[in-house]
Amino acid sequence: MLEKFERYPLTFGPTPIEKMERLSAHLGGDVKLYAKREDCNSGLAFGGNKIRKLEYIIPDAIAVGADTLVTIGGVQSNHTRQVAAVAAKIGMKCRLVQESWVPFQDAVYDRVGNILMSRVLGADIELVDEGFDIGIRESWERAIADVRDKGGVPYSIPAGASVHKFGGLGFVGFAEEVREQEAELGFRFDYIVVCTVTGSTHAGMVVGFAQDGRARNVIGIDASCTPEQTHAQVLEIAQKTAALVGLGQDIVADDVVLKTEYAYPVYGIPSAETNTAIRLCARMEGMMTDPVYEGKSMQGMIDLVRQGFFPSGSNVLYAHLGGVPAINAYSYIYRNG
Ligand code: 5PA
Repeated sequence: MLEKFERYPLTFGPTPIEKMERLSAHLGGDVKLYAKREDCNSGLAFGGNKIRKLEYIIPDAIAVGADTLVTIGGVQSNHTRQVAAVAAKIGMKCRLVQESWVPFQDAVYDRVGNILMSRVLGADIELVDEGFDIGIRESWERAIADVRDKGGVPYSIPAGASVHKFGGLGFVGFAEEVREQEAELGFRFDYIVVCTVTGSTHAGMVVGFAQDGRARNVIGIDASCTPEQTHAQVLEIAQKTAALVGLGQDIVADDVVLKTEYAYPVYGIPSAETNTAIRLCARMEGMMTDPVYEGKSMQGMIDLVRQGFFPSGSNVLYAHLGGVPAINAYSYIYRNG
């Protein structure tokens, strides 16, 4: 579905799929868990899910003659770190607006992890004291105008590269890649588990898997804690992406499956159950997840297995979208492991 779109390669290639043997057995062995490692997808500052999206956005930035990528996220945003790395790689400047999306106090919250790397990568960072919102932000619009006023040519990338006209394409590609890997593996995944916040990862998957009738087998685990807004945004991106790629079928609200019970207490703060899931996955598989995103989708997947949501014998694919650098900003929680 993506042949007509230009792609700027930023990833290593198809991401590996590995079996989570010990975690599957620990949970009873009836459901077979696998992980597709988007967290290992690129050498660009630890990679992650935004790199796949940016492969379809960067050609447009180059085509319009931009010299500065401008984007937005929370203080520990993974997205802004990945945009900073991509800007460096392609020789552009990077302007980041980082807002106080997470009500978390840690002495070095704004010094370590993602934001540390974004600074080292040379991004121009503005810290803004505004709360969480996945929509279009005034602070971001001001930054774009400021770059322009100073003689630069800004290219604007919204939060999570989501409500961008090409934001959903990368994860349409993910679904196509999974289909090729399934042909080699000799079986099909019954479910795909994905963490959802700004929405284009989930939306791209919905479109990509709709092609073989699996849109509703993509199980989004909300980590935004504003699930109505997130569901609406996933649906809108999926519908626009479906039209863009010429899917040839309608995407409706029920195609966007979003589990809302794991995002508590709020965006960016892990619950005790999230931390238990992070530790279990780490100790069973040696696979790290983070307290903001993947820890919550890991918690959701483990709970759904325990609840019997996945029929016995199901093959479940956990999309590991990256994000581990942020754990450094939560050091006190994990001081004893
Ligand atoms: C993020 C997002 P979407 O925003 O595409 O729904 O992806 C959710 C997600 N996992 C899942 C990880 C590791 C993520 O980083 N991160 C945002 C960020 O600013 O980093 C966009 C919110």
